[in-house]
Amino acid sequence: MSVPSYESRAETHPNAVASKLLRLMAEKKTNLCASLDVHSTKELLELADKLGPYICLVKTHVDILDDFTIEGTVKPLKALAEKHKFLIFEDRKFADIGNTVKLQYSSGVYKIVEWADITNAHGVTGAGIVAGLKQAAEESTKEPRALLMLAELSSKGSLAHGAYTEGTVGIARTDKEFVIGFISQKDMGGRDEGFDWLIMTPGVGLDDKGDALGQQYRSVNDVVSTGSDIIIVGRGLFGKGRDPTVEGERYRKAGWEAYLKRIGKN
Ligand code: S5P
Repeated sequence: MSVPSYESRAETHPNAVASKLLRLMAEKKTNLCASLDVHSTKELLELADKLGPYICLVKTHVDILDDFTIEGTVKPLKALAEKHKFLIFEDRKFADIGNTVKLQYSSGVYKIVEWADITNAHGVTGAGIVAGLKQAAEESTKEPRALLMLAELSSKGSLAHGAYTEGTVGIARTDKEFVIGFISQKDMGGRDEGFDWLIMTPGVGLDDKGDALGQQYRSVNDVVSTGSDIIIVGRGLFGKGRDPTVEGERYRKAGWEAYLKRIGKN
């Protein structure tokens, strides 16, 4: 079965964040998301600036930062997102009842809804999590926002498979506009029912097989051939003294070639 191009999906996607993302992926020829799990704002911004030309998305875990502030962290990160044309995905992994996640998304120190184009949630608590997060987005900002559901995980022994994964896909079906896709290891279908879910896949590494804490890495070709639209790479880009500029271009090229093969263009 042939897979549509990023450009054509950008034209028809019901969510403005997904359309913008697909469009800039096609323009910049990249499906690489940089996962920047670092301790300081300085490191975060330096990596985002170096990797900017090669990526479509920066994925953050802002609760790892020792010095997070809206002024000092978010403002300059947003400026880099403008400069290099990438979007921002806060990997918050919400996992509570609707009312609680609504508060967690919009309040506290991080105020994620105010600056992150995309965030994500586990399905464990049921469909109320989608409704709660969507309400927070509607009430807090005029900017478009998007949600990914965690359907599968990359780590060894993960419980997210089988009926759990199917149930999470069912939750995604409850909101075609706000839920743009999944964190998963493979395609989750839906196209024949009119869904155009974006599949974002972590646990990608070209040099390592995993880490000592259960992470498992697959190659770029492997994940794209099983349905990944966006590859999420962290330590493969900057860990172990790696040069992010060299690795950024290496993963961008590998991801783009795998995509062209998938859509039948090479
Ligand atoms: O299944 C998952 C889901 C996520 S979002 N496995 C993951 O590793 N992640 C995240 O992707 C994880 O929290 C981390 O931020 C990133 C992988 O980082 P790396 O350094 O192992 O590439």
